[in-house]
Amino acid sequence: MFSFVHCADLHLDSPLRGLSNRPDAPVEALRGATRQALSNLVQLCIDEQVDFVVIAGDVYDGDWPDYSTGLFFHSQMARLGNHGIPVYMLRGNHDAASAISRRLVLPANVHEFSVHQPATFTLDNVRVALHGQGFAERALHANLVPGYPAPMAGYFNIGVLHTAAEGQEGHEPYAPCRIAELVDKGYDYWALGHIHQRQVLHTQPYVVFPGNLQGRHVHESGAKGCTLVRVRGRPGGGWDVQLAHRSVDVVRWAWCRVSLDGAASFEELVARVADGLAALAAEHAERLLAVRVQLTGCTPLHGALLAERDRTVYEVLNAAALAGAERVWVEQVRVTTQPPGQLADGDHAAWTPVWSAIMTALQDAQLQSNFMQHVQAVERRLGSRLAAEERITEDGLAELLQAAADMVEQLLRRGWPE
Ligand SMILES: [Mn+2]
Repeated sequence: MFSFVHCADLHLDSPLRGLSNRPDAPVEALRGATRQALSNLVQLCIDEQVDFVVIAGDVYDGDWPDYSTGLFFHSQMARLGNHGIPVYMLRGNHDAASAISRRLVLPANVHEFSVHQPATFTLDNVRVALHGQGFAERALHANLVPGYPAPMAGYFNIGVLHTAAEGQEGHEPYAPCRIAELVDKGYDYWALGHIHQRQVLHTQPYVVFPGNLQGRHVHESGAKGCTLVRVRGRPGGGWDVQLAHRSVDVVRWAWCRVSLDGAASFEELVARVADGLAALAAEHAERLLAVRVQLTGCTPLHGALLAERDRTVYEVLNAAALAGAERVWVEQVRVTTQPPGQLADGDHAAWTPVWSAIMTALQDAQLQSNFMQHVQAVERRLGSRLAAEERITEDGLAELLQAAADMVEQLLRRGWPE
């Protein structure tokens, strides 16, 4: 039995975006977040006594502003070395050999894959072989997989690769490859990097993007961290592989959507937003939350929310203070409410067929399944610009349809002539 941590996309000292123009921004926490996340990762590896660590590219965000970025990475790798934990890493597009002009000799426990050809490292004590090749140039459009060596018999084979895989909007399509060809390679685990959203592309063998260590803006929301992998050899051959996602992020990005349906006063707004933020804070315990608050729903406050932008923000900040301001920081307030209104007869005629269509869709599983295929095609194209919680699941679709039916019913009832 052995274990390892697979991580990628550390983007050390990358700035966290969309934060600068507010005096209440927790500047220090935000500035140090990518470093603290790496330090948390190293502590996790030490606590879990893992046998080794794999870093699948993009340790750095680009050329270092000065040596301190590289020295910090060096110090964290040395901490692992002091605990006898080796590290296997390669370069991605952001830290391609051509992109990083400064050099540091890393501690002896750190093994870097060549950027010129695929190479193999073995750990003979745990019978592990790691195969990989780094990026020489930032824009690598070739598929590296065909060059990777055949699996070593009697070893647990890990392929390490920085790749866009089959492509995702919002991520440069570098070192593309098909999931099927990764599977066909005959390795036991593919440790990928580059896509910042955690994804398990395949399970036997596992093909995994662990996601980045620390979200950097509101479109990288939710828990961020690494994948802890435990492997046990089966008697008679084969491996049992277990994955666990471990969060190491310091600042967590989140959306808080608050319905102001029917809310008639700013006091009511404060109460509802505070409830929403308190629920988020409870869900993401122990972390600083950077939250984008979105106000929705039909409310008589609609006009005031738009006309008095400063007051709207101030009232939301008041709600954040009630919810625990030292942990909840409001990054931005979005107003997408609607004014309450009466329906004219013509509107009523227009909305009735909409209501019938939704009711039909609610009953029709085939139609829902066809619809999901279209939604997923659009979501694939949007890629990482769409946050995890913005994606529609099959369960979510039924909920959405029900919510739409309720909304239209409400409209129809209000518009019905007395
Ligand atoms: Mn990358």
